[in-house]
Amino acid sequence: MMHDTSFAIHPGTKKEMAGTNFKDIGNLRQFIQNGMRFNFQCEQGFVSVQFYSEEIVRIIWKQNDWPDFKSSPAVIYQPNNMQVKTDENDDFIKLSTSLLKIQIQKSPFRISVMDEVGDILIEERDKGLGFNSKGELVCYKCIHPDDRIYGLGEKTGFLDKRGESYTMWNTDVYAPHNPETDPLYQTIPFFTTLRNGKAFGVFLDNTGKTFFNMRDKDGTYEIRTETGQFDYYIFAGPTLKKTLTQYTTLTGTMPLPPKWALGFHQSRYSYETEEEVRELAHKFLEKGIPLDAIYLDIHYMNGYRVFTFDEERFPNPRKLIKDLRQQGIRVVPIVDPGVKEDPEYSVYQEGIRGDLFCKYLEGNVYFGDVWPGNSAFPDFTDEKSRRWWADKHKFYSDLGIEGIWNDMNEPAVFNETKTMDVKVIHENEGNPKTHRELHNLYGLLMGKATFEGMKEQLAGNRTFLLTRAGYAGVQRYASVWTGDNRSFWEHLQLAIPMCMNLGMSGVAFCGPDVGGFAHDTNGELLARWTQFGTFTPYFRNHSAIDTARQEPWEFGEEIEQIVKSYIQLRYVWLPELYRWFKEAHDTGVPVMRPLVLEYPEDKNTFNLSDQFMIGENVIIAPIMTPETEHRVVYLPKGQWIDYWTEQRFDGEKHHLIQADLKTLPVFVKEDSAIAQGSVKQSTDENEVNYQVHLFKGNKGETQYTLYEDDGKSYGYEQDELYNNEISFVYSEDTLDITTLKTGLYKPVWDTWSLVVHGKYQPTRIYVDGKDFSSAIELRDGKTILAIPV
Ligand code: MIG
Repeated sequence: MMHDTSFAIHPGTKKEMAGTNFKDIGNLRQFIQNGMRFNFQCEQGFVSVQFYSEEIVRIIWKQNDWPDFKSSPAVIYQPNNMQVKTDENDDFIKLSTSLLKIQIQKSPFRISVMDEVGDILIEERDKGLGFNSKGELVCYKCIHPDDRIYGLGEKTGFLDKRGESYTMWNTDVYAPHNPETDPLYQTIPFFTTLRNGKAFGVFLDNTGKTFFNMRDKDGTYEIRTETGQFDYYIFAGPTLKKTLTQYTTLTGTMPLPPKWALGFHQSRYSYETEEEVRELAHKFLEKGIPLDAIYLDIHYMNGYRVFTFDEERFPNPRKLIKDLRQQGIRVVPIVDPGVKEDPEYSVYQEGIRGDLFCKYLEGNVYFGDVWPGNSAFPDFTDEKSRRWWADKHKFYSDLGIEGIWNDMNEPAVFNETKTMDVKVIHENEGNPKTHRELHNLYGLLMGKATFEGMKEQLAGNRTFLLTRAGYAGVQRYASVWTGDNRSFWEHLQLAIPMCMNLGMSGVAFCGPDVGGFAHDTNGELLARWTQFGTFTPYFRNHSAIDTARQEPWEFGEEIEQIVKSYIQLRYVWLPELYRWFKEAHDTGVPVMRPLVLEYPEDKNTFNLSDQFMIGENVIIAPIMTPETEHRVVYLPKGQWIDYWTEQRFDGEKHHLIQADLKTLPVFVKEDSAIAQGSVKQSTDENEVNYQVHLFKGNKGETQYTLYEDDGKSYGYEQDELYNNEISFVYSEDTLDITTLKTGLYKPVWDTWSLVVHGKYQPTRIYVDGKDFSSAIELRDGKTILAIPV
């Protein structure tokens, strides 16, 4: 009622202050060690501690009973057996592994956590664990004056999440996203603190509504849970990268996507007919604009019934998919969770007969209004429903479809609360809980069912899943796009820190709708946004019904050429991006990185929200305001080379960089190397010119890891990969290259080309001791050499 007017701030509507009526957990009464579990009974509740590894510890606090050690499906890692040293005196109990020390103060009960050298990571002073009059579990921890906070999933605002408060509750927000729009579609209750160059992480595994108030209040921040126990993990760090590796050890890393998922994707709500889709594909081919996938939004279905095609609009989907496939283009259909209530629709019948939908305690099925009208929702918390949903995807895979797009899986429902009735019961593998307790799991588990089903059906070929909603661990199944943004310059700006923090939350494969979803885009915005999209891990142009069309050619010749050249550039950079995808798969460290990840000692990077890195040595600084042909770029320690002009810049300085509409500022660090490929119509085309560009500086040496695999199977898990640790050592006129190759895969190319930059023209080049000097070529003043794989 009248929330959009000043009435919203009527003096009579003042809310109760959060955190009032706080009751402390009190003093320790009893300490009981039970194998690897350390249990503490306090005056007002129970706490258990268990080490998962030398560098990961789990702490659970529950008010009325001993904690339950069953984890949410986010966690896939089992505790190791290890030596935990215990020490007790009158005031303290100490538990320690080689890398973490927990110190429990008995009266009142307070927990401190220290790293291997005794530096304090987590500290509770005046207040620690407790609860409030709403029955929420509350936890206060000290925040230091220069602590920086990264992660927390998909949030608006700047890179450093300190100083704001956040709610975790997956929500479909169509209203324009702004700095106080919270929550959005994803819940990832994990953050890393950076303190004096050292980092550590905290993950709160709670699938209900939780609150992170990262404002400094009397030297503390506050976390609250509405339901369930207060179950959290601490990761020892001590670097940002190690913290990410520890977090993704617990929750998993991204499998390598099929290469086609890294190409350019075109979408629209909606391409409504087979004809329209064919014309679209034709136009991309005719214009020579690369394309790997076209998306089918909700209009492809018969009355929005999932697992159907509308026979009038799409009379022959099998042929359409096959024909497009021959042109190197995949079709990705949208799949929403709502199943239309229709007694003549087999999917609905199966769901009812098989007892697969979410129900109330009383036994009646929950119905909500979504696109198909009144709909039932599969209970993805139950293995039986997931199995069914997974198998249903044969409908798509049999038609030749290899990728799926999950939307509305918060779940979104068209009602006041925007979601399912929180009283609905989820089966939860025999441990029934309400939707209120499990809400944030819905998208993750829909993703799990979809990914695992498709993976099985594609028999060894990699599948691709795009999801809007998710929870911690979502990276194991899906790529994440950031939902319904708008064609605003501000939303281009907002996407950078949002995607960087998704990366800092374990989600390496993410990106926004390029061009903006709602609102009308314009040519200039599309050009600038496409430049940015070229370097986001996920790259899709998508827009809403009734908005200006935004396919690459919609804004005249000049814009088309710019957009085309950047989509082409994506394919040139694909080998380099792919190498960092592999790294993200191995370590959890994201592809798209905030500069602070590489330069955690440099305060200029701590909240740098308008530029980012690809891997370790490349900086991208998009232009994000209209009619702007310059911007300030911060270059950290080292010497930097303009990718386009090869002009050199000093690090640890801000530079004013010129960038006309055709130019996206890109910088490569001296003494590093990057891989480049050739322009292709789609990733279906084999690489014909795999290059490694060496940017020589004064260091005298460079290391580069060249990574390649077949891009489509899971063979890389069985060492079917090509990994080449290349080292370049250069002196005045001699370049010495040594390679260290591992893996069983042989790339489709027999040689890769070394391209030497930096006005360096060695006369002798040795590869693993063999003299290649006679094969050196000079092109445009650059030394080029073909080197066998
Ligand atoms: O609220 O399927 O975020 O990408 O095009 C509309 C139609 C539902 C929301 C998604 C958007 C998609 C749209 N969907």
